[in-house]
Amino acid sequence: MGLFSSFKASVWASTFLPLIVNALPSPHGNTRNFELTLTWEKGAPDGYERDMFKINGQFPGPLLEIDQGDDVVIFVKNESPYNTTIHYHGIEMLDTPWSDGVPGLTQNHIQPGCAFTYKWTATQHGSFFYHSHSESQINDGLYGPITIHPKASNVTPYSLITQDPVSLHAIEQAERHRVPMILSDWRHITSDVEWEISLKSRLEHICFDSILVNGKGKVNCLTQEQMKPLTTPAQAQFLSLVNGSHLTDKACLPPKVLAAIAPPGSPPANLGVIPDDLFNECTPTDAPADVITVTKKKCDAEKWVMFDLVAAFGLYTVQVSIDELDLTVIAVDANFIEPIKANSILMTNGQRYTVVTKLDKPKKYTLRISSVIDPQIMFGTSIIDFQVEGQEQDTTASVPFINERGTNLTADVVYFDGLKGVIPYPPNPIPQDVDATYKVKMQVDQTLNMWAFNATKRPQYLDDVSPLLFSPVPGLQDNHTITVPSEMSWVDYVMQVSTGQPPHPVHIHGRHFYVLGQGSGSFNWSTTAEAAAAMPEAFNLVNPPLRDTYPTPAAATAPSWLVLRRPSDNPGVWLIHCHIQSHLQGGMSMAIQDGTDDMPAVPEEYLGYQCSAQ
Ligand SMILES: *[C@@H]1O[C@H](CO)[C@@H](O)[C@H](O)[C@H]1NC(C)=O
Ligand SMILES: *[C@@H]1O[C@H](CO)[C@@H](O)[C@H](O)[C@H]1NC(C)=O
Ligand SMILES: *[C@@H]1O[C@H](CO)[C@@H](O)[C@H](O)[C@H]1NC(C)=O
Ligand SMILES: *[C@@H]1O[C@H](CO)[C@@H](O)[C@H](O)[C@H]1NC(C)=O
Ligand SMILES: *[C@@H]1O[C@H](CO)[C@@H](O)[C@H](O)[C@H]1NC(C)=O
Ligand SMILES: *[C@@H]1O[C@H](CO)[C@@H](O)[C@H](O)[C@H]1NC(C)=O
Ligand SMILES: [Cu+2]
Repeated sequence: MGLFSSFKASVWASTFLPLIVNALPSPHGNTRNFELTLTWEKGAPDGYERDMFKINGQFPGPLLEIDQGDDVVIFVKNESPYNTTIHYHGIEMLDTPWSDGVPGLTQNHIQPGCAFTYKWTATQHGSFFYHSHSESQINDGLYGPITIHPKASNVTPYSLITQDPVSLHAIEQAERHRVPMILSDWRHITSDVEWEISLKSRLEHICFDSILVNGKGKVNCLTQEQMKPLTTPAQAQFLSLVNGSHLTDKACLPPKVLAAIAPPGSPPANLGVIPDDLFNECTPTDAPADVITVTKKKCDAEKWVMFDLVAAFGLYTVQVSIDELDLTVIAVDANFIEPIKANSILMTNGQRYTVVTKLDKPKKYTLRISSVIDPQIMFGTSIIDFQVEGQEQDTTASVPFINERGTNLTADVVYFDGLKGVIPYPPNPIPQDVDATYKVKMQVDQTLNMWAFNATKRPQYLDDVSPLLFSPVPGLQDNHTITVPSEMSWVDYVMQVSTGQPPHPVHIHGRHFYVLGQGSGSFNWSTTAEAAAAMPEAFNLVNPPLRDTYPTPAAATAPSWLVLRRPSDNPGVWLIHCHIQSHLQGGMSMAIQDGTDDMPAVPEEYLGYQCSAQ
């Protein structure tokens, strides 16, 4: 205690009350029981009221705060009118594949009025989140943060930031009080309504209305004059395809333009079914921004804070920046790296970055999130309110590094893209040989809404069939399934993207993967070794980053590829999928059977789970 006892982040008191039901000390002191009650009710995160999910009456859901090594038990009560499941994004689920929360793969749906108990062990540490894995319920607010504090025995990268014992102690204290920041995009229509309009019109990228930080934000509207300097060359080129077109009132590419840039082979759009106000009406709101208060004492020698940035977006890729502050990235997707300093961080949906920063001047600093994708200009802000007891706050407005489009406003802004220079810490040599190479083709299957892996979409009805985990099929290789035989320990996944596609954030459940390389053009080699021999500059086979979510390169005018190397040592049935919600709902996913001979026996309570209370 002492020096840092006054450290406080008010976000815990409001948004993320750590919630421990039944906190009786167990003999081992290491079982954490949580209860999540899902409801469907009114809410107005950005000042506009709509129906949405809440968890224990709050949005986002409560923080699950856990210590590495804990056994975690999560009792989920579904009081909403929808079928659902809860997935723990980034959690490797060693020996508990039945708790991974994927309908039709690892469990049956939790039907309305029913409950389900997830049990897993916190083998990792860092920043994660839980979210619905049914349809596009993420877009209706069904998510919340998970923090796993590292065991003291972990080697941390803090000593690469500073050697000063006082600073090191301050960073360790900041870890105990790390502050989750859940970033999301938000619509005023429900995901059901959005999906129906999308199917009927054959257009995706229905406009969003706001960006939220910890479930709070507001609708920002731009005039045509304000949009002009923010319009990217790519957007200008797209607009020029349709005479007389300009960005809509919501700063979106208009439906006619979206139809004109649909990937090759898409059927004609049906624009008549799109309600006019979806793209063309922007009504600003004045809802309060999220405020994170950090209070220190004047005598505190070092004022460090640790933030967990969590990208719970349904679609957006964004730049995230805090005015005036140098952020030091210490973990990517919950894996420690050699620290890297940055002012603005690129994030795709599903990714997490843990950053530390040393606060100095008491002041209100603005956190900025700016969409960098073509379909819509969108930005959001929140406030880091840094107070030092007995010291006056600087009341001048903080100076931004980036604008509403994520573009640098000065020459010295340092960007972080999640790949360049990212080295796992401590060093962790990767195997140079793999047992198999699987090529997964990513493309559009017949219609724009039907994104696909390996030429065919995974049909939604599979969500309702008996989970594959309950009766795995040895050797099954089909359009929806990859089977990695039990004797294989490491395999490569080559994601091949055909021309005309945006980046797809690839997420794999269970074990994390190393991002070995990426490039443009067709990947016409049969193994990574062959490709790396031909173009060594495109690969890192020495110390590549370890992640659970990473995007394929954009393939606007040429095909692209991404190579991932993953251990196949955790038997189970895992999903590999694009984390853009409309792509996932459209079918852009496959199942991976990691070993079918040595699958752990599914416990009776899971195997026999049936509930249809209604
Ligand atoms: C756009 O308008 C110009 C004349 O202003 C015309 O020459 C051109 O064909 C039009 N293009 C399209 C795509 O309609
Ligand atoms: C943004 O950064 C680039 C590259 O460093 C630089 O050329 C450009 O001048 C910067 N923009 C501004 C407004 O300073
Ligand atoms: C797999 O996909 C290909 C290409 O779309 C299709 O021709 C084939 O019939 C599919 N196979 C099965 C078993 O569905
Ligand atoms: C929930 O799932 C069950 C079984 O898959 C299905 O029969 C039922 O119609 C679904 N209910 C809702 C509300 O979608
Ligand atoms: C893709 O599907 C075909 C069957 O159509 C199968 O032979 C092939 O192995 C699949 N690819 C992967 C990576 O599973
Ligand atoms: C593979 O593609 C590259 C260019 O992307 C080309 O130089 C090379 O010859 C091709 N190799 C084969 C075996 O087709
Ligand atoms: Cu995608």
